[in-house]
Amino acid sequence: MDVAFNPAHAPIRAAMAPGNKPRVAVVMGSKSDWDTMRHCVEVLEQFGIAHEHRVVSAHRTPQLMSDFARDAEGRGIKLIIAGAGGAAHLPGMIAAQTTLPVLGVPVESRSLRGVDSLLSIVQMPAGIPVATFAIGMAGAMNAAYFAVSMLAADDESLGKALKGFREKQTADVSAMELPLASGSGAASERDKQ
Ligand code: RP5
Repeated sequence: MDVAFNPAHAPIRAAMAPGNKPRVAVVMGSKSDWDTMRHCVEVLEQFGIAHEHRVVSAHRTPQLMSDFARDAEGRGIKLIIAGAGGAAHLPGMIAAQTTLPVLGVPVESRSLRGVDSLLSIVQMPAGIPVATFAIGMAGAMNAAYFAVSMLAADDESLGKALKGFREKQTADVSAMELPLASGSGAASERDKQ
């Protein structure tokens, strides 16, 4: 039997050179969010952004969430990416306790395919914003790309790296070739009807 995962004991994973303090914190409500949120962390790693990632749960570890939100700015964090699923209160409750930008990623839930997560994150009251991204992997990756854009405002080399990424992406898509349709040249079944 698996040993239960206890978020309170989850280590803070930090990817950084010694002395290089994390600029981005990636948090998620459960280990079960990692399959989605790892795509976010991978993009940050591709751009060499010092970051940390850990489990913080709004409902199961509320005190840890408060401590994390209140301490983040003092630790040098510039923005927070928070992923959660279902009744996804983590991004909003972190945003309520810090003025750092909070980027919310709705994780796809088992019962409602992430629509519950999306609505829980996006429908914030005026005055406490959470920048909300798409459900699932695309949202997790775009939150990281958005973080790169924000940090690039004060970081010329990061801006160059982001432009390079976009140029390569454009080139890759421009070079995409589709296979010939099977039975090419012959009338399709639909055409014959
Ligand atoms: C949320 O509940 C988490 O963000 C996760 O998406 C969801 C389910 O959590 P587990 O029951 O898989 O731990 O708090």
